[in-house]
Amino acid sequence: MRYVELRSDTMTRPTPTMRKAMAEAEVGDDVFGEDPTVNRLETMAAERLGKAAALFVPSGTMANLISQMVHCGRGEEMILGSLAHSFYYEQGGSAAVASIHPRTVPNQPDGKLSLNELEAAIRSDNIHFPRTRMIALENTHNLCGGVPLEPAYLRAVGDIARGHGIRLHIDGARLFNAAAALGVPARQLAGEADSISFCLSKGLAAPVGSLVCGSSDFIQEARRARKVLGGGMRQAGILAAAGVVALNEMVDRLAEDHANARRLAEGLADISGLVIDPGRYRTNIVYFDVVKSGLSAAELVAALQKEGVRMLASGTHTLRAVTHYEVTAVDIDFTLKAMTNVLR
Ligand code: TLP
Repeated sequence: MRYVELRSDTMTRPTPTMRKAMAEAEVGDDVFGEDPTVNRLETMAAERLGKAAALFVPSGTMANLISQMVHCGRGEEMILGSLAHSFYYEQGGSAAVASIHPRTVPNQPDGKLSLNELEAAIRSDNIHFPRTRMIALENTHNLCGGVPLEPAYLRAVGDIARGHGIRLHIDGARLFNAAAALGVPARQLAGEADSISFCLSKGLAAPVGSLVCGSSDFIQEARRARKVLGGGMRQAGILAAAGVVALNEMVDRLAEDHANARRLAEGLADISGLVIDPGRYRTNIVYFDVVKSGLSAAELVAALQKEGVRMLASGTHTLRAVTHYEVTAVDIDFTLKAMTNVLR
């Protein structure tokens, strides 16, 4: 049975061009810096984001942890949103693995942190306090509905960070979705960041991998951190080859995913029992509330699955649907019919 797969854009399978590039990739030992395909991907990524250097890592989670480890020492503090993926979904790795103290500021519904609250959270020099070393933002913001953070806001946060001599990291797992939604080049969303990561394995459809980008000094330290975390891969060019295709072929089509997400959100808003504000959703992630349907999120997910549609229960009464290149406008209409059948 074919499913319309809306649980995540991480479900995307490599395209035929990726599989061919992977099979034919020139490789070497990347721990020695000798994999030409990894080196090529890293150069492409750094150029795209306007940074001096980049590092290919196995996952978005590792990209975030590496950046935190480079910017913060043991017992030092990073400030991030209460709904940040790094805080919410990464097993508290900053504390568990790197002894970094996370300090949260409430995420606003638009994915931002209030500039006043952010600045107030930065510690003064006092023997009682940990030292604040880093601020982390997320763009697009997953749990806030895939909202993009625009350049003016990033500039304001960058000014605060610089003013206090602390670093700014951006978890740009879906940075190219943000760029597509805002109609700006990705590098314009990276300018303020001392480090910025993006994932190849989400909407860009590569099977594995993320890039973390920054200055040459930052990347040199990041390379050490990757090694201690066990992320030094050998003939990783097989994976990087798919990443090269992802950057060349999959970025410019992301607007299609956004249009499909909007089509889905608007259709869901017309179905009785569901609550959603479709205007909120500007990229490929849609959340909606099912409490009025009388079903729990888990029950609705199970019923949809029987109709050939997969979504994720992201809370007891909240579902998440994420569009990507394997989901067409016809699939969205099929999904809306399935939802109507289930709730009838
Ligand atoms: N997000 C996954 C799940 O972990 C929730 C998804 O399906 O959305 N930053 C952000 C903003 C992310 O959304 C994710 C993955 C990551 C980092 C981690 O990336 P990976 O899964 O490569 O470690």
